[in-house]
Amino acid sequence: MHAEPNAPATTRVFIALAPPDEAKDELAEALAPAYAAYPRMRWNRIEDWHLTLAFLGELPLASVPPLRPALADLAAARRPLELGLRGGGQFDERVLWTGIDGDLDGLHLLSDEVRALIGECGIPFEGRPLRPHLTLARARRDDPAAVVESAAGLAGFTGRRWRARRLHLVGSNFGRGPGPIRYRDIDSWDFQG
Ligand code: 2AM
Repeated sequence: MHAEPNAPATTRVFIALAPPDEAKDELAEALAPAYAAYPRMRWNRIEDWHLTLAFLGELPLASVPPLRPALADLAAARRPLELGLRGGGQFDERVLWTGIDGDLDGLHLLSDEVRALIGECGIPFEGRPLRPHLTLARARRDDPAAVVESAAGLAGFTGRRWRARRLHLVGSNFGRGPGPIRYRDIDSWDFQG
């Protein structure tokens, strides 16, 4: 066996939860006016929607395998979290997101545990503090109103509660370059029960 000539020696990795389709469908419906009004925003693909617990950045490929049993054990020891999607907001007039509702204490605890485990696997981790959100789109620099108005349009949105049943280890160096960033599960594990 030999490596593919263009295979990257690093991969961009994060650990995340994902809402089920029913919760995503509701939010997509609430976003319909914004999709129609702001087609120039860079909208994330619905199948890529996720809630990041820890962003590890660009890692050597060899750093990934030790994470897998550690994350598997963590997922097996934790119960699914009950969460919801609610409202909208923006970072820096560029990033549009929907907020997270529900068991936020459990979410912070899970994120802390995931982050500790990354360190235990020997991966230096200097993440930003968790600000629970699910990113929906990025506005172009010349169009900050798009993100501010889209966020305002989500103010009254309260999605159903759902259970985050799986922990996902995601790679994101697919389709790098001018096109949209593509995410792909490297692996995922059911929480207990
Ligand atoms: P975002 O949802 O706020 O955009 C993949 O890029 C995931 O990792 C995204 O969910 C993104 O957060 C998060 N992410 C990207 N760059 C990051 C960084 N430098 N620090 C923390 N999280 C980051």
